[in-house]
Amino acid sequence: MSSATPPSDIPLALYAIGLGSNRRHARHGDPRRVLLAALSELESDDIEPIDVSPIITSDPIGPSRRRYANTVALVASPLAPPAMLERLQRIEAAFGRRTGQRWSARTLDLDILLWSEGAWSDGNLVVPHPAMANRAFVLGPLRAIAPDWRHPLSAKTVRQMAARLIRPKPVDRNAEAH
Ligand code: PH2
Ligand code: MG
Ligand code: MG
Repeated sequence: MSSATPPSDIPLALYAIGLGSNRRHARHGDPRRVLLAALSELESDDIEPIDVSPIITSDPIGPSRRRYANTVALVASPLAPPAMLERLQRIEAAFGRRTGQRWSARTLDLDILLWSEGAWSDGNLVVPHPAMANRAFVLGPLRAIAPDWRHPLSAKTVRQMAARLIRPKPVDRNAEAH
């Protein structure tokens, strides 16, 4: 009988990771290629890619003027959210992302969108991503791979959140007329 202990009994969780780029990388090339390179970088001993959405191009939200390439990946991992964040930040840094430049043009942005174990919040990280419900460049790709995933706080599915964003509720005429 083998005396080896099983590698781990840490339960695997699922994460939805948002990827964005609106700058070329000297070696990898245009933003689309940056995302493809980042996806292969993400795969590791403790991060298993499960699915990835088609890559879309999107108009920039915020001050940057360059268009983005965006995609969403589903990965399985035993890592807790802070360890996952650290991993993502290490990959961003390896792609030349400079810190402290919120919303400026970036070579690579990796965001934790959803975690199958629910919500997480500490001084450094909030999951689900607080802006995800307002971002078509997140919800469009996410709907392609996880339409039935429920936001743990609003209880809405990704499909519902996406529909709400794409078809906003009509203006309340009574409110308009006082
Ligand atoms: N990311 C931002 C700000 N604006 N716009 C698009 N289209 N795609 C992004 O990924 C994006 C953005 C901050 O992370
Ligand atoms: Mg980010
Ligand atoms: Mg972001």
